[in-house]
Amino acid sequence: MIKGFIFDLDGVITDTAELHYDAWKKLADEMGWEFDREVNEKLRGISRMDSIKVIMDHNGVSLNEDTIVELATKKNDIYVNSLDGMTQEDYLPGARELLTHLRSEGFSVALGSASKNANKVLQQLKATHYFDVIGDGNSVSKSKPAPDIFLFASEKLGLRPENCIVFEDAEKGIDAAKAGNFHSVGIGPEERVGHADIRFDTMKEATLFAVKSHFKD
Ligand code: B16
Ligand code: MG
Repeated sequence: MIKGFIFDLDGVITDTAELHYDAWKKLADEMGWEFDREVNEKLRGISRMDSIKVIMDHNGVSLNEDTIVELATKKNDIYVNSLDGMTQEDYLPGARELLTHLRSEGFSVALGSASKNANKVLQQLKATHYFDVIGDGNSVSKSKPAPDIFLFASEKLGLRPENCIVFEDAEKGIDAAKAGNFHSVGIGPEERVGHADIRFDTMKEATLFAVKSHFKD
């Protein structure tokens, strides 16, 4: 029986990918590194430190750990500043409606994001009240595809993984949900999240009715 819903943030509730892209691009330009949307796509759902390593690998660059942390912090400062412009208008279509519906139906709801800035994003969206539990990049040390963030969320909700549905837009996010024994809803194209239990192109199609009819007991 489904009792809880666990949502990824970027790509499910809102689209911060574009802001992440702009911040990485600014850093890459400063460093003389190549960075484009194809490389950016590989950063979907993975942690900040994993992201900078993907960009460095792409450029055949190796640096000591302190310098890598310094550069990742620089990118984060740019990204966090850009979040100031985010408002309640920045939900992905359908996301706020689903969260509202889940609240009125009495389901338990958690966030399971890789981002260490998730609280700030939720504040900008005025979305914090939709969540009983907030799991973010500070909650666990092993990031997706490890299931840890979703296990953290379900444990805090007091629910077993088999009673929860994870919403994810990233390939590694669906891998993480499966590794933790959660039901999964993929948001995005077949080639990215086709391995989820059920997939929708966008959050607009992922209504409570559509999701519930797939996972009915
Ligand atoms: P931060 P999600 C992820 O968010 C983003 O998709 C990914 O691109 C980013 O690197 C990661 O958060 C870490 O974000 O630098 O803010 O800690 O999809 O897990 O909500
Ligand atoms: Mg995501």
